Amino acid sequence: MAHHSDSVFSQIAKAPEDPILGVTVAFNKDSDTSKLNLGVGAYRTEEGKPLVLNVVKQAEQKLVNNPSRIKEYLPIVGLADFNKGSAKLIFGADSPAIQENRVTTVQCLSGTGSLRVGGEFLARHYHEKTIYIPNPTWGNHPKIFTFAGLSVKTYRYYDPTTRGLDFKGLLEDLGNAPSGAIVLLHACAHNPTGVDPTIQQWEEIRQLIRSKALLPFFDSAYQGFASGSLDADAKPVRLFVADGGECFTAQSFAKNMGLYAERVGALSIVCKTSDVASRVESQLKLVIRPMYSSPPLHGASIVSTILNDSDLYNEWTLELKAMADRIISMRTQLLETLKAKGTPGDWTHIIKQIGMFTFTGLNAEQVAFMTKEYHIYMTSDGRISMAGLSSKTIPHLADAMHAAVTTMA
Ligand code: PLA
Repeated sequence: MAHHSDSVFSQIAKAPEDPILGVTVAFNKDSDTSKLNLGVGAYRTEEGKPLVLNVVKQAEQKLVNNPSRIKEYLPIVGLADFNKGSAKLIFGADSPAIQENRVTTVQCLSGTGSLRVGGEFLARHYHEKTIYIPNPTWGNHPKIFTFAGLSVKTYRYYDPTTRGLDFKGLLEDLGNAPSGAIVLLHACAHNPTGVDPTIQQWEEIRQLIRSKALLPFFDSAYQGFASGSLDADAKPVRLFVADGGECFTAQSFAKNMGLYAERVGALSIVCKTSDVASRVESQLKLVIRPMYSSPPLHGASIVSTILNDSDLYNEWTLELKAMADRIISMRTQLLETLKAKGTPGDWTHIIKQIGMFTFTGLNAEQVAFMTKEYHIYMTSDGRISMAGLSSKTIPHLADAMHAAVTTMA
C-alpha cells in the first residue's frame, strides 16, 4: 500500500496561484453566466471572443501552402528574417544603428523569454548587477530578473494621489542609483498603471540616464496598443537609440499580433560598434543553448511573413489600430456610464490612462467584493483589462464598481 508519506515530495508546500494568470484559473471555475474576466491582458472582440487577426490567418495559409517548408531546428538565435523585421519594427526601418550593424537581435520565447535572456546575459557579462524597476510594475518583472541573477531595486513611478506619474520621485531615485545600474523602462502603455511619461519627460529621463551612464532596458510588450500607431509607440525607444548609446529591448508579439500562445518575441541589444554587437551575440548563444537550445518556428514564421509583405503589413496596421480604438472607446463608455450613475469619485483617469489596462484605484477588499457579488475577475491591485470589456458588459462592471465604492468606501 502506498501512503502519501512515502513520496519523496510529501513535505512539499502547495504554492499559491500566479497573481495574474491565477485570476483566469478562478474565473474558469465560476459557473455564473454573468462572469467577466478582466484579469489577464488579452484582447476580446465586442462579442467577448478571443481574436485571431485576419493577417495571421492569411500568413498561416501561405505557410501551409508552401511545399518547401521544413521543420529543421532553427539556429540558436532564431529565424533571421524575423529578427531583422523585429529590429526594424521597434527601431525604425531607417535606423542608423541597424544600418551600421550595431544591433544584435535574437528570437526568444515572447516578451518574458526575451527579458529573461537579456537579464541572464547582463548577470554574466555586465559589471553592475542591480536593475531598477518601476514601482509598481508587471508582477513577473522582479521574479524574472532575480532568477536571471540580478539584484532588483525599485524606483518611484506612480503617485496614487494624482493617479499620474511621480516624475519628481522617478528622477530622484534614478539620480541616486549607482552609476552603471540597469533601468527597466516600459516602452509604452505602462503595466499596470496605464501612465506613461510625456515625450518631454522621456527626453529628461534619457538625459539623466545617459549622464549617469545607466543602462536602459526597454520592455516593449504593447507596441501599437497605446496609441494605435506602431511608430508613435516606439518613440521613447527611438529617442534613446538616436543618441548612439547602448540599450536593450525586449519585444513581444503576443498582444499586437494576437499571438499570445505562439510565444514569439525578440531581444535586441544596441551596441556602440558592430564588432561589440557580434561578440555580444556570440555570448547570447551561450545563454540560450543550455536554456532551450533554439526557439520555435511557427510563430516567428507568421510574424516574419507579415512584416516582410507590404500588403499584409498594411493590413496588420489597420487591424491593430482597430483593436487600440476599441479599447479607447471602452474607456469613454465606462467613464460615461459611471458619470451617469453618479458613482462617487473622480474617474477621469480612466480616459487619461492608456494601453490595455486601467488602474482603477479600487482596493483589494473592493475587488474581492466585486468578484464575490458580481463575478467580475481582476487582479487584486485594482487593475482591469479594458481589452476584455464590451458595450454589453460595461453596465455590469459599472454596477459592480458603483456598489463597491458606495458600500465599502
Ligand atoms: N511585459 C509586460 C509589461 C507585460 O505586461 C507582459 C504580459 C509581458 C511582458 C510578457 O508577455 P509575453 O511573455 O506573453 O510576451 N502581461 C500580461 C500577461 C498581458 C501576463 O501576465 O503574462 C498581463 O496580464 O499583465
